[in-house]
Amino acid sequence: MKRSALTLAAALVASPLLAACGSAATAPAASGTSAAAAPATASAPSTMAMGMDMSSGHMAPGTAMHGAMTDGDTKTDLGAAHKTDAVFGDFAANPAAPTYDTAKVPAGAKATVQVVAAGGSTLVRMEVSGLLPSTVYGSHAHVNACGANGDAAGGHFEHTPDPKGASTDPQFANPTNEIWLDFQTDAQGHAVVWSKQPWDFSDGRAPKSVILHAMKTETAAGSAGKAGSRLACANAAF
Ligand SMILES: [Cu+2]
Repeated sequence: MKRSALTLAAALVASPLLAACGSAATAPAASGTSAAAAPATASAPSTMAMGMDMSSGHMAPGTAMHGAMTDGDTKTDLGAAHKTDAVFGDFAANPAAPTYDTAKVPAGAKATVQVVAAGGSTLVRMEVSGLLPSTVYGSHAHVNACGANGDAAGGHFEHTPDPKGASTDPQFANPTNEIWLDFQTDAQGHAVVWSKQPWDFSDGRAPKSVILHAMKTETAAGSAGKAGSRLACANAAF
């Protein structure tokens, strides 16, 4: 699982198409990945034209952005991906990343969301910091942008939408049809989580935000996808 996700990341990051999505200052030539690993015909992610934060401040200067990933790179930045750096705060002053529960998602807590979607696969990486130590949070990609309260973000993004809407049916509300990013923080309130899907956003639909929830996501029929209250939201470029 982990290995295949990294292989995907290496292949996608090595793609010339996605390299074009990254900083113009970064030369895509020096890739350690063999040419065979790059998808021959990657389709353009539908979200390519969306506004996105291309800041690479998360990476140390000089860090290779297109090199092959190894097992030692599980916590490394995805490089030339759609990248959003969110700093949580009060909605009025910070509408792109509001916290609704400052006890569990303190103002100043951060989330960086990176998305590589192409060629029929999607890899999402989220890194969080400034949260409560050793605590489990639920998290998913949601269909709408963040708003004044947690409900504004709407339901979970589903590749195949449940025709009944607001799904708690495990056939639709599952981590393959949705993007689940549950995590447990370490003693410093930091975590890195990955999610991989066997589809991309080439049908023109994509999530607009990531919600942090109070509980691990449920999977049973009738409650699948529920994860407790909505603690915070971050608009993210998918
Ligand atoms: Cu959610």
